Amino acid sequence: MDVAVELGLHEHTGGKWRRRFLKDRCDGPLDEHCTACQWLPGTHAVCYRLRRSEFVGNAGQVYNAAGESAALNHFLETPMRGNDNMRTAAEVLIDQLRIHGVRHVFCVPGESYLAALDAFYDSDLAITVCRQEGGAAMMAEAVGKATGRPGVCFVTRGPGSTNASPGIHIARQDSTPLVMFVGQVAREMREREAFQELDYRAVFGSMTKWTTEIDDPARIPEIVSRAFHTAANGRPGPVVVGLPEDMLIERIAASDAPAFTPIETSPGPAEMAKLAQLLGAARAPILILGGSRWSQAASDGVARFAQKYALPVCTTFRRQHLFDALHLCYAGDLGIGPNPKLVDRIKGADLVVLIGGRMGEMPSQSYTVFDIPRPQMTFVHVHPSIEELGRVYSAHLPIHATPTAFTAPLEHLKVPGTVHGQAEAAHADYLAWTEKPTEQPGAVNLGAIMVWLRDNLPSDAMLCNGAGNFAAWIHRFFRFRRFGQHVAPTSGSMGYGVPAAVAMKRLYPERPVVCIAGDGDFLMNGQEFATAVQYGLPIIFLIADNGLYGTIRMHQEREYPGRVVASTLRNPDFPAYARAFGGFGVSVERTADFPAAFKEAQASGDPSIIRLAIDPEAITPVTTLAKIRAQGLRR
Ligand SMILES: Cc1ncc(C[n+]2csc(CCOP(=O)(O)OP(=O)(O)O)c2C)c(N)n1
Ligand SMILES: [Mg+2]
Repeated sequence: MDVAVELGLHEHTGGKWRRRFLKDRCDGPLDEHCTACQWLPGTHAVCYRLRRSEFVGNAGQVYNAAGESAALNHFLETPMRGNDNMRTAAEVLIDQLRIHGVRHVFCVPGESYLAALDAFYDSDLAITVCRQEGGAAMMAEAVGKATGRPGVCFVTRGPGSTNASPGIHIARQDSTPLVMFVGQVAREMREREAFQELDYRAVFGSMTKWTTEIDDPARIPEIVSRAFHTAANGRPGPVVVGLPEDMLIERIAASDAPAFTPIETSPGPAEMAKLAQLLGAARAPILILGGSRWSQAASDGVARFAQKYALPVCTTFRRQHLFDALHLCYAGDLGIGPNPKLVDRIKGADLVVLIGGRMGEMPSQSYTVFDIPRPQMTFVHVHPSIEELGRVYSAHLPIHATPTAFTAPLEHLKVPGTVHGQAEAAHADYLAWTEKPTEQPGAVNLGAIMVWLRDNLPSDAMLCNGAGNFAAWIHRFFRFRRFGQHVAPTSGSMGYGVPAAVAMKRLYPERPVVCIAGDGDFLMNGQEFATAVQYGLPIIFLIADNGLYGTIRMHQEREYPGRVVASTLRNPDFPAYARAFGGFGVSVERTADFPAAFKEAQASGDPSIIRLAIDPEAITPVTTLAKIRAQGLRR
């Protein structure tokens, strides 16, 4: 294995100590200070020998030749010290991020955290500067969703923080780890309503797992460590940390925190034995997968277990990536407009095992499928947060465990007797429901485009979207094959797809990233198309342009037929929009023209918009606006 050396060089220039990273080879003894570079003229250099094959994810860890994780801390704990052994608070803060494995930071700059921006200057973190804080926070949320480790954003005080709030809300509802750092007025000015001052604890208190402010720079390592643990452990969620601007520039001597690792909570043997007994006694069991804290290994573990006992497996709203759609046990998703046969199957089940999810409004079909608090069928609820167990549904068997830790002992779980799994029939129902696009009014059939994408995109492709009726075709016709393939808000927040796609392409440049957006959805964060251009990210954005806030129009026609208010859109020329930003743009007017347009977009190598001319009548995969209005009028 290639053994490389990283030199952390601390240089005194411009009146400041700066850190530079140099890459070189070194024959010095392993894991010890190198004698080759002690003092260089005008510099203070510290060289550490690292065994380095690759950085894994954003974990900031190195792996040695045996594949063991060797903590990078001996390097990372070498802070940017002057010869007075001091760092600015901002430098301590950025060092903590690196220690906790952060590789990407999303931000809109602000004068309230200039010192932190300056500390980025010397770090090797990848910075993505965004056009609006909502975009930055959603990008960080998408990173948290895809990696299971906190995504990080920096925003300015007051308006910067309120602009970021949709990303905080998504992280909350979607159980995603996120840490947002926000500038704050100087400590001595607080409570005077100084320029852009906000009380973050009051503003974000009900949306976050924890909101705090750092008053004492010496406590930065402690507070950042807690922020990462809080965001990622149990049921993950957002944490907001306020940074008074005068605090950031203090010089301090502080010891760094150790790297954080998410904590797995394992089920006990008694619970697993009870689970085996319940499965053995069931006539019609079904598994439902949802929530966060999953991994490919956990998904594979469920797949093997389900196959052994022919258990049908379904997923909750926008968690389809948790199970391979073509696995013999896959039964479909419990989202908006689910397969009625799946809903019937769940209602007819005598044992439901929910793993990881909360069973919110969407999967419970507006809380109609399961009795509250005690479901009518035997209910097993596996969740990483003790607070969620018993919160709405009182399970017959609650299991406090993360999905990843829960699935490990499934391998050896012996279920007594014959298990009456009906996976084959359930999977056949799923395939029949999703096989062929439904007939639609208009010349562009979104279902047919989803089928083309599922047949032509490689299995590592990622799909990102926000909210709107257009997403119904993704859920129904795209078949997700791999963990992490779908990045979309279970919270139903419009404007998510564009920033999520930017974040995914920053994180995984080698993977194809496709964003599917409605015309309304796209323009809620369409400014981040500029970010895609700025960083040269060849994402393909499909815009389902029906000239409507279609979802709302659908509800209007149902509830107030014919009374159309505030749901019609006059749109820009989307391909010209792409070109004006420096990307590629094309309009598709017929389904048959889509493959060529997609290939043209790919060949351009630029961020691309493919505008799809969708007939406003094609409001869902199964009905039209005219039919909904007619039904509304009959009522
Ligand atoms: C941030 C936000 N604002 C408003 C809504 C309410 N809402 C849900 S769907 C929708 C319309 C979506 O329009 P579009 O993206 O064009 O998709 P379509 O339904 O037309 O396919 C609206 C306004 C929302 N979910 N999120
Ligand atoms: Mg629309």
